[in-house]
Amino acid sequence: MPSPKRHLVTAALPYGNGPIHIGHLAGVYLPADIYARFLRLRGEDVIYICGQDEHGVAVTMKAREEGKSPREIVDFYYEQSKRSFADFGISFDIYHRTSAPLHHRTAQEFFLTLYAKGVLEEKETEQFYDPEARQFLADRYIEGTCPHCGYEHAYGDQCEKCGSSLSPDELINPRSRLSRATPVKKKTRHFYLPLNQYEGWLRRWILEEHAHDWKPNVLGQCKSWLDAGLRPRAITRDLDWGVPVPLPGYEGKVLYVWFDAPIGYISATKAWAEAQGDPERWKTYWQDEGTALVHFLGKDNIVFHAIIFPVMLKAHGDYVLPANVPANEYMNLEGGKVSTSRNHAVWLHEYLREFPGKQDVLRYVLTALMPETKDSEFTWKAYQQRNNEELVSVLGNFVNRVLVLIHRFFDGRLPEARLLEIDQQVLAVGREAFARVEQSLRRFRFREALHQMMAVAREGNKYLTEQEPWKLIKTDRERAAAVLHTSAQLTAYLTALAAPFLPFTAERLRQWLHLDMLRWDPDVLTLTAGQPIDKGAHLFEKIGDEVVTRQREKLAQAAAPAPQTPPVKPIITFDDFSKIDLRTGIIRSAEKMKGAKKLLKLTVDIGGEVRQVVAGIAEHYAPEELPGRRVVLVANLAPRKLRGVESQGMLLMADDPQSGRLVFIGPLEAVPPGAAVR
Ligand code: B3M
Ligand code: ZN
Repeated sequence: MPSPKRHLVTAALPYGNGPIHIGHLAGVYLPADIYARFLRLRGEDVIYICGQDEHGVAVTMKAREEGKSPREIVDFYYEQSKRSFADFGISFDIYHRTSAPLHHRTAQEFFLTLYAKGVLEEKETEQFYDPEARQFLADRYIEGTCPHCGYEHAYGDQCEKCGSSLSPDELINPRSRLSRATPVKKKTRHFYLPLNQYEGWLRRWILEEHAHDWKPNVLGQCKSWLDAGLRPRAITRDLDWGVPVPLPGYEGKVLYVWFDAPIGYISATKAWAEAQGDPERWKTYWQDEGTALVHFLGKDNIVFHAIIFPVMLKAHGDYVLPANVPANEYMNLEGGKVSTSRNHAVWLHEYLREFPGKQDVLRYVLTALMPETKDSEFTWKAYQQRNNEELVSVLGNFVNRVLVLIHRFFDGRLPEARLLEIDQQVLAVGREAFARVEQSLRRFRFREALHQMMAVAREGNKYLTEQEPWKLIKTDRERAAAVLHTSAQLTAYLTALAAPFLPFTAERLRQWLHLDMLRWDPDVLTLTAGQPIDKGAHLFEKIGDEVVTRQREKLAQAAAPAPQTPPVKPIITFDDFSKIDLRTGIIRSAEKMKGAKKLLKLTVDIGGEVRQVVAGIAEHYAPEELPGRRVVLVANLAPRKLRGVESQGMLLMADDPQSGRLVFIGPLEAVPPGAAVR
């Protein structure tokens, strides 16, 4: 294949419904970043595009859970994620968002082109509808009993208990999560993308033309989709959050999130071109055959990027197709799947708070453990080991020895040197690494590339240990000079080789070595005798066992079962409720009761009278902290005797599901005792 004129690198647009965690980074943003940084160092034309995916049920669901609007949710996570990416050196040329008007326009134009070309099919089908909330229900909005395991809160697309994927038709006793009503089937019209018509083309394009340059995990998934047969796929939805379908008669319908999101790559490129002051420039990247379009993503996104989006691009006709779709598998965490809902994750913004300045350590470890061919696992022990045994002992140690010795023996100036064969050999290792690492990176083998880069540092350490310039300096100053000159030159090579992986570290090294710029070319990195070399500092520091312990404990705590709140009781009428006479009151006195560990005897002032109340709160409150507390009393409950003492009412209390504590429910503002509560 001729080498491309330019590269358009994309990373899957994260949903704007949560923070970014290490699984995201290892799977998508880090490999894409390493790739883009490498191409830039090579001096190739590359832009790295990303943005936030702000539509779809993922976002509306989160908004419902938090009692916020979808807009508030995506705005919050947009700022947070953008910040996290920047903090970790993820070098997007733009981080756009799909709620931007530019994106809406772009997606609508794309849709209208397919519509005008007669590509889309229009069909009427029956969909689940909530008659009370008066809206169609996405699968996620339907809840019911799982036919496989009997779990009562399975969703219309998946049972979170047993993991089976479901369709809403399979649920027993389906209910709407919006209103609890039983959903009914209702007719609705939608547009479909006829994937089936592209099957033959997809087979040739993916399974033949790309049989040798796409990753086996990607080819494997594509093949099983194609073998199972493709069906037309609905690309519109009955929802009010999303890109409106731009046709009369389609009010209240939006484009399916997986239709608009990949178009987000195009609109983000447009926004980038506008920011460059060259608004038409996006076209070169998307419409000129000299572009290599490369999509980085996680395995659950493969079908959308390797099958559906290419069909959209092909059907549209004006766009290049992806040259590669290097998808990763998943990275697990300490023996479990990374889970946002169970908070089993390492969040980037939290990591940075706990390990300030250690972004490169995380980048390094995540690259070393990248789930390239199969699922992998991140553990804090591995984090510690990779840091201590590789970054500290190999890379950091080599660099530090070189810089410190040049300072000690040559006043911080690179000594003049006559190189021997052995010096030339070690330099050759550094020079050859450029081609070797490059080959791995071009094949998306990031772990291998990282290893090859580190092999250069290992070689440097071995060389120093064998040559012992700290001894030579006493017997043969000229040889000591040659060895340190060679080592400094090797450090300069390492700086560029490490730059895609460890950008913060590379930048420090570049400054210490007084290199004007970094390029993926050993000739450009040649140091000159007499030039200053800074003394530097330790690049990395050891991580102790207590850090590992603390992080593990933190995960264990987060994974503690979420508090179970009891199910809501059967419906009562207003009349039922109004039979209960609730009154504000003030506790006047409280005392322990003999022989009853759990009970306290209280007197409660409810305005006109003072009631004696026996309450089962002795394990939660000490008597002396109660007098003066404002409470709510059930005033017309039939009196009953507890341990021989009459109780003339009951206090409202909440059961804290987290701690198991009983907590008083009382008026938040001062109200005189005896006021009716309704
Ligand atoms: N937001 C899915 C995901 O985060 C989706 C990717 C869109 S890429 C066009 O898994
Ligand atoms: Zn189940």
